[in-house]
Amino acid sequence: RYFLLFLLLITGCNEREKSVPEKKEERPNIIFIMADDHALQAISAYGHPISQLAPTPNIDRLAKNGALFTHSYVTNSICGPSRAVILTGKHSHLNGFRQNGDQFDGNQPTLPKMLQSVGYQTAIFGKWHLHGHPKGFDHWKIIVDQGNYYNPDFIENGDTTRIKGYATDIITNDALYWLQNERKDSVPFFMMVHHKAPHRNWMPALRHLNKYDSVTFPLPETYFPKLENQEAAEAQLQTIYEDMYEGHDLKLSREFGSTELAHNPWTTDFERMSPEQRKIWDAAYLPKNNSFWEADLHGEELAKWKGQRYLQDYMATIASVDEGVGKLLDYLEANGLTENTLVIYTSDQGFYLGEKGMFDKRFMYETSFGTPLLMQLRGKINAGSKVTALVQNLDFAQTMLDFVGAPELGKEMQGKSLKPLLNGSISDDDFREVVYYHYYDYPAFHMVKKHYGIRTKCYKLIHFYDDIDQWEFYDLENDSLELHNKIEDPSYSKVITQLHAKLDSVQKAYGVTEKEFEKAPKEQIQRAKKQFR
Ligand code: SGN
Ligand code: CA
Repeated sequence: RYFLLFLLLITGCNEREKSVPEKKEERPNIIFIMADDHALQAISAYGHPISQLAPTPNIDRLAKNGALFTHSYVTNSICGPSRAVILTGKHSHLNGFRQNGDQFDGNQPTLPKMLQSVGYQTAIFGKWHLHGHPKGFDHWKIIVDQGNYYNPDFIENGDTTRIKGYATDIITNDALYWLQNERKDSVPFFMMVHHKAPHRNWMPALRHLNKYDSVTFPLPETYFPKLENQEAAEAQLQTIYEDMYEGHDLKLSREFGSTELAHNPWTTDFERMSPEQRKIWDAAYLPKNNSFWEADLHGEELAKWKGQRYLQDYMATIASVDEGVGKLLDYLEANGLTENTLVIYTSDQGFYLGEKGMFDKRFMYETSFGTPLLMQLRGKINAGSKVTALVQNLDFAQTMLDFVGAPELGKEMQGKSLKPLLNGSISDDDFREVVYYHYYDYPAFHMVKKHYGIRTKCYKLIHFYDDIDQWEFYDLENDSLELHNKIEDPSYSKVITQLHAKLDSVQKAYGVTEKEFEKAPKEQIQRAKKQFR
């Protein structure tokens, strides 16, 4: 009897709940913040050996109040292509932007256009790098091409203007101004904030020029790598101690006592500083450059010094990005918007901070293939959660469409919404078995060869092609640093055969055709080898 009564009570209770009209859920605003070349090792929340020295208390707030993705990858580790994937939710071969220098077809369906179609107010500030003007944004103000750190040129409504100041701060201020003055209260908004920093040549803001002077960073254990059976890694031109320009990249002077820069082939970055800015810059670098000359370093010591100078500038450049994130989060708090704004922080790809001796990106190795990803939405994303599923920038558009309640708009896209991972309706291991990668930008800067491949939870298979034909296979559980290419090891032959089959089926599923494996003309490669050396 009591059991029946209990049943009646709970069903009755449910009935009552159902009869209450459901509160119409408000659609969240979205702030999508993307830095350029921000390595996840340089975010404290990621907990890498170098992370504790990263100036990221505000980005860390996102990890504390939301989710941190530990296995987030790009589909093509280079700027323009990554941005095109994020806008379209399609791999490079379908969105048509395979390498920097391609022209983005702005007439294709994109996330901002879709969000506009469901009533969102949209805006983008900062780096675009897809050539042509942004479409699908009610307001846009972008830096020209790669942009410059000091006194950069911006394009707004078709007009190009040089703006005095520091790129990261200008972009943050533009975003804040828009939120404050141009954002409509009546509709939800979608705002993309794309920083130029911390892209090469890592010029920190004036207030951060001495931030890391007395810090010694732990250089990665692979800083002087012994490469075996990794021809593409041997052929690259992005080794810190071989390929960085002493003036442009390392801000080194010509000689003791001088403020004139050593090798600096692109004068535009320093020439556009005002005399006042340059004076502060020189006052900061002169003493440290003088100490360098006094130390008279050679060989490994010199190579290590270059790694330190690189990391000092790189980390100091991130400091202003992080301050900008802090300002946006504070704005949301102060205006009661935190509860209903999805905040995403990511980078257009990962970046080398000395791993295998390198800077830059491009490779399908973990360091440049992996990219930071953090998301916050109070009440919807558990604070302090970690997602280990294999996810990609290919998934971002569908994730946002899902959060705004319009998943059907992404039906032509190739990713998957990450929302089920964030509300626990799918386990990390069940989300996805493989991620697919294809890099095309060869011959080009840094001469990283064309390659494609897949990664599963435990393994990675890569094929480098064009003027090379080498397969690489890594057992990631036993060789997380990817130092041992085991493609010839008979004990893995079964696994490798399975991976080949998986690669074929993934390529088929994504609509990859023979056309994607075209080779560059030999003469072009010869010319580039000289040009980029
Ligand atoms: C510039 C950089 C390269 C970098 C590319 C692509 N040189 O050419 O080091 O790989 O951009 O970067 S620089 O000294 O002129 O900055 S990307 O992020 O735009 O893809
Ligand atoms: Ca980039």
